[in-house]
Amino acid sequence: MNSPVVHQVSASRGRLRAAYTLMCPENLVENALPHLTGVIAKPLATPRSLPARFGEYLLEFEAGGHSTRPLGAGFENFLYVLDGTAAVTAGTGAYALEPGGYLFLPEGVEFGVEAPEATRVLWVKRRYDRVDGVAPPEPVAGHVDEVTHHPDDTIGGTYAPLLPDDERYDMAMNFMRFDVGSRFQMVEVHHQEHGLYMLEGEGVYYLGDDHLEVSAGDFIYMAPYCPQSFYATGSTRPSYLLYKDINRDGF
Ligand code: UGY
Ligand code: MN
Repeated sequence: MNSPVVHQVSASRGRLRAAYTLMCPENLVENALPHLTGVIAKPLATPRSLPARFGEYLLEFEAGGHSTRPLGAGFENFLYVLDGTAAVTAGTGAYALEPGGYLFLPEGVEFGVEAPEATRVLWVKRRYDRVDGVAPPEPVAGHVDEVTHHPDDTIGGTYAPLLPDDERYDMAMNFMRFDVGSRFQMVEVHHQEHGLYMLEGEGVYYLGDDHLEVSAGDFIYMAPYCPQSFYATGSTRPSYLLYKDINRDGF
């Protein structure tokens, strides 16, 4: 006898819990954003998700997709190319970003973007947390292969800050890569929040009371104080891109 075909549309790894969300590729809904044409936007985190104070979006450009006027006014903005090519203009600069290429623009520097081929970009934006006596941050352009990857035994791999870690910057974007079979040596609980985009491989994320299987393409929002720890599974080295608010007192 043939087995019945089961279509369990409600079977999904996506979760909303008190201190985190997990969104998987099959959960993501197509949106349009103003002043972007030929671009599907998939919001991953916004101030509508738990207490998030930042926005993170997966932008899927068709060939020729582009902005129709400058974007990012009133925010600091970070772009990271997952695949394809993004031609970005900002202030007096022009940047051709390849996969792994990124650009940070401080508040006050708007940008235009165009993709000559099918391209996927992560866009992070937040309001700059200005502090009296602290100079504003500078633009930063780079590539993940050209920054220093620091070994870190507490996470079982390497972390690479893509932005300078000094008090002008109120956000970090860290590229983290894990050894096969490694795990965090502690469960972190901290006052900062995270936006985590899995770039490669797979693992198990411990979040609060849950252990969740995660893999490339998944996104996790972690609220402040969410207990967190990662175990690398699978046969390749997992990596993720991690947003974190830094260098501020939390008020
Ligand atoms: O920097 C961090 O907070 C980082 N170790 N957290 C994480 O990967 N969940
Ligand atoms: Mn953390």
